[in-house]
Amino acid sequence: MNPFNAKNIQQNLEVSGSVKAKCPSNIALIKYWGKKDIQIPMNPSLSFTLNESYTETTLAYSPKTTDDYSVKVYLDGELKESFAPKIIQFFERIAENIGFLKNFHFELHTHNTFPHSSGIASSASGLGALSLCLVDLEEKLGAEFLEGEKTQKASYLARLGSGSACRSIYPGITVWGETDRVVGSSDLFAIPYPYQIHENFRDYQDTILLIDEGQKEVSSTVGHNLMNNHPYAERRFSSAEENLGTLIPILESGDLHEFGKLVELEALTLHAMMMTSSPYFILMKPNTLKAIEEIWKFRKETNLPLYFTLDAGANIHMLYPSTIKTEVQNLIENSLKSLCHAGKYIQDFVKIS
Ligand code: 2P0
Repeated sequence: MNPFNAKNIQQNLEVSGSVKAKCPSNIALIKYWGKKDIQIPMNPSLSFTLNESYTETTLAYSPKTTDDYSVKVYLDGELKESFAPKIIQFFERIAENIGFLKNFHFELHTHNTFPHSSGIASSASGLGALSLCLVDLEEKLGAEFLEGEKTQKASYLARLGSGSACRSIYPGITVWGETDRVVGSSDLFAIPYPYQIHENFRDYQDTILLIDEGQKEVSSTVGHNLMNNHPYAERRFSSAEENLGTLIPILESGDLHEFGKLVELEALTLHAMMMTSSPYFILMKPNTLKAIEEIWKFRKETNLPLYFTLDAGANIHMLYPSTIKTEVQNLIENSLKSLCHAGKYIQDFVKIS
């Protein structure tokens, strides 16, 4: 039996109540870009799960008898009618995995610690938090889980909502996508990174420069589709896997310059894919390039391991060890803040013990 299928529920479903969960966003170092049905990645990806940027969700449920999905979504207390269709689409996708979705009317109260349209994907943390709520509720209603199975199921469900969300379920470093290079890896859910991580990565910093606060220019659906029939797609899928293979000994040795070079290469490759697709897109803004030049200049002058990565957008994630926080803070104040929209940036980090 598929362990992710709907579990037997012993309890009477004529009950009301609520469950609550919290899930952070994540930043990919090895990027997921390109997928096939349903939500199967074309290459493995690896990410840092963040700490300060998260979604908190309370899922309230009350019994109903109609044969349909019923959900209302509130963001910071405000009803968001436009969010319900996406959640219902998610419910339809996970109908065989969670058996009680039509038995209840759901009210989802959600709050993000990061600003809306800050360029931090709320789909990863939002669908992660909702998936954690659903497995919690399944357990509360009488389903039984083996050790670790509940979290793995949450990651499986989150993937069906939004690919990158499956990585947010675990803290620290996570891997999603089946590859011989990572034992236990799967296309169906993410796993905690199983190998040794050097202490140089302890509390690794991610400062997100909010270069552009607007809506994403290219939705992830459109973006992933661009990899279908892309002339360089096959080479890209294998280079992502090769880069993951290169990263594993770097994470063990703690060579922060080798780490940074690989991470920048991955980010620029992702953008190169979008610049060479049909239609093509440039997702960086002039200030993205200016900030990159400042980061490279800083590195040349100080030889300190400050590197960047990018999501599918204009904002910059600056990655660096906590030991150089003061120097980076000076750089932000002197050269980078003025490149950010309204001078805004977000300070985050990945908890690696
Ligand atoms: C990633 N991104 O690995 C890559 C890098 C953006 C750039 O995954 O269609 O929102 O929901 O599965 O996860 C963004 O895509 O896409 C993404 P869907 P998702 O983080």
